[in-house]
Amino acid sequence: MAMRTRLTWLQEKCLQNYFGGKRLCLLYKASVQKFCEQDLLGKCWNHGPTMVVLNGENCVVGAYLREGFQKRETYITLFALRETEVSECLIGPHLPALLFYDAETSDCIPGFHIVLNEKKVTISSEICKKLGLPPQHSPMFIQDCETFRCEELLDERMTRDIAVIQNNLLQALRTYTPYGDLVPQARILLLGPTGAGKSSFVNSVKSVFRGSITHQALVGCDIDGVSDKYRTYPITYRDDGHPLPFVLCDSMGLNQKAGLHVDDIDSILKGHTPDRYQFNSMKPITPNHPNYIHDSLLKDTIHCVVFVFDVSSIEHLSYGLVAKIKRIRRALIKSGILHVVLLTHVDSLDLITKGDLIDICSCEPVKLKLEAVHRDFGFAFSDILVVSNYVSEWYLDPVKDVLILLALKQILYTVNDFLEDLPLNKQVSEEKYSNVCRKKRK
Ligand SMILES: Nc1nc2c(ncn2[C@@H]2O[C@H](COP(=O)(O)OP(=O)(O)OP(=O)(O)O)[C@@H](O)[C@H]2O)c(=O)[nH]1
Ligand SMILES: [Mg+2]
Repeated sequence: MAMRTRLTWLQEKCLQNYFGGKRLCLLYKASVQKFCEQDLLGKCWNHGPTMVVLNGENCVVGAYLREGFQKRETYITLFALRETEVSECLIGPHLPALLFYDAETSDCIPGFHIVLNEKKVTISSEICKKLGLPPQHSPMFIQDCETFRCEELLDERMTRDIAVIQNNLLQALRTYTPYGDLVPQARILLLGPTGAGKSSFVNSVKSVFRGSITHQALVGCDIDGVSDKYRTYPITYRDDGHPLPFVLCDSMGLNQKAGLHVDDIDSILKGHTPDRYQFNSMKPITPNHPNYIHDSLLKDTIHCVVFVFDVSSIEHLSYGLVAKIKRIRRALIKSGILHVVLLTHVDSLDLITKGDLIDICSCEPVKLKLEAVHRDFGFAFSDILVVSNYVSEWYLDPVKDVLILLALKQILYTVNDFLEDLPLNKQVSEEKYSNVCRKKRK
């Protein structure tokens, strides 16, 4: 059975971030293996950077060994963790093994030593003071002693694995075809509050497929919203110039009072709205507009709606806006249009670092946000996708790319579910239409 650390996600995260963003890999757990220093040292010898964590009643203390347990004397960083605060104190040079009291020789580090078989650690008053612990903290009785190898977040093997996943996803999305060839391109509408990151997602997808950062869609921060036109963005792969089989449709932000008009959403969904149409929050498009698309076909309509939210502000949306989004969602359900949620800005959540993007949904703060979206809007967990958009970077990052591509893949699966579920007569008539067009072109 795999051993699990006693540290909470938050405690582990604080230590990880404090000691340079390392991943903690549990090597020894005294409560499972044995409270015996020889066994512990035998298992943890020569593993490179190592952390010993002692779980007390109200506090966690420990030692960070930059070079791990080995024969040379070295400086040792002692630490104490309370809530999310880490305090440290450097001691040494000492033999790292002398962190543990040796009963045979009575050798140990005088100011700090662990008597593992007695489940206690003795800390001098001077070190207690430096760590911000009260002097009566010593001896401190411990429930556990866990020892971790501190690994680089992205080692060589993981970098290679990510590159493979990234290439497989790029390949899968390049060769994607909408269900039954019913439409040449999947049309995906991005809807969401002002500033949620809709246009940034367009730029992120474009950047990933182009192979370099692009800022084609205008992004920014404005309380009244930045995007005021309906824009449809085809995506091309690198330099080959061929459009990929999907189009991202960017819209004006939703707002409690102003913003995108609900009637305009209906027109976009039905394919009546032309590219570059200038929205007016007060006056939705009508059939009298000179560029209104009257005889829209399945290929002009929206095949999947993506509700985009800034993850850090999901709980602060006004009551009126939440009610508006729920109304839009109910209308989509009624007309059979499938939709998913895309959470952006995960990188700006507290304590989240770049390394967390590898497995972002397992991070505690992100899990809480997923629950909030599920609870407040009723979206299924499997329909909630998470990305970190490219906003101020100069270069692409394979880990971000993978998140963006995974989200896009899920969106395209949803498009296919929608197309497959269309009433047969609609499919057949569209098929006939595209055959006629094809013949005409020939
Ligand atoms: N840190 C971070 N910032 C983001 C992310 N996505 C978007 N932003 C920032 O959020 C702000 C708004 O982004 P936009 O893409 O313009 O948002 P929008 O939904 O298109 O906004 P409107 O067009 O006004 O409705 C910009 O300053 C972006 O740089 C993200 O994933 N992480
Ligand atoms: Mg925008």
